[in-house]
Amino acid sequence: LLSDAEKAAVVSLWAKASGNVNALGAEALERLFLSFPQTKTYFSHFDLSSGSQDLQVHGGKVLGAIGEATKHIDNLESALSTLSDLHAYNLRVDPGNFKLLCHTIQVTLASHFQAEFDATAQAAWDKFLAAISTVLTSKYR
Ligand code: ZNH
Repeated sequence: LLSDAEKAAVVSLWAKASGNVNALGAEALERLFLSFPQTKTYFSHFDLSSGSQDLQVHGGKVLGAIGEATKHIDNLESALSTLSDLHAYNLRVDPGNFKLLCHTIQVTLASHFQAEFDATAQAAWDKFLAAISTVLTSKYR
């Protein structure tokens, strides 16, 4: 799915991002809710104010799952199986929203890791996040 060069680009940028998952995740979510307010409906039970504890904790979970996935790029389907069940059967997030979150994650990475997030790295991350989204929405019916 991803070329060796693309996998390397994903893994090397993750090495820089992994120490800061709560803040980066919170920022990606904040960007999601500001740019695409309809996505807030899934989080009516959260405090969505900027930098809130809810955003930090949930952002950390989302980016943590993505970080875990960087260790299983060739095996995303089984690595994300539990999370796929959760999104398909419990959360029922509209699949279109995944593209929006993938976008705001990339904007967040680009703004924090400007030098590393060149066109090649972005293409790799776009492909990687799309592959994760495909798995997380694969059990919808
Ligand atoms: Zn999701 C949850 C991941 C997308 C919505 N998530 C979750 C979690 C995780 C995730 C890890 C946790 C789980 C547990 O706890 O167990 N997601 C994820 C990822 C992605 C996603 C990786 C992509 C890439 N989501 C999404 C979207 C949405 C969502 C797009 C909408 C908009 N999630 C969600 C919710 C939840 C989750 C609502 C639950 C929260 C709470 O806590 O409540």
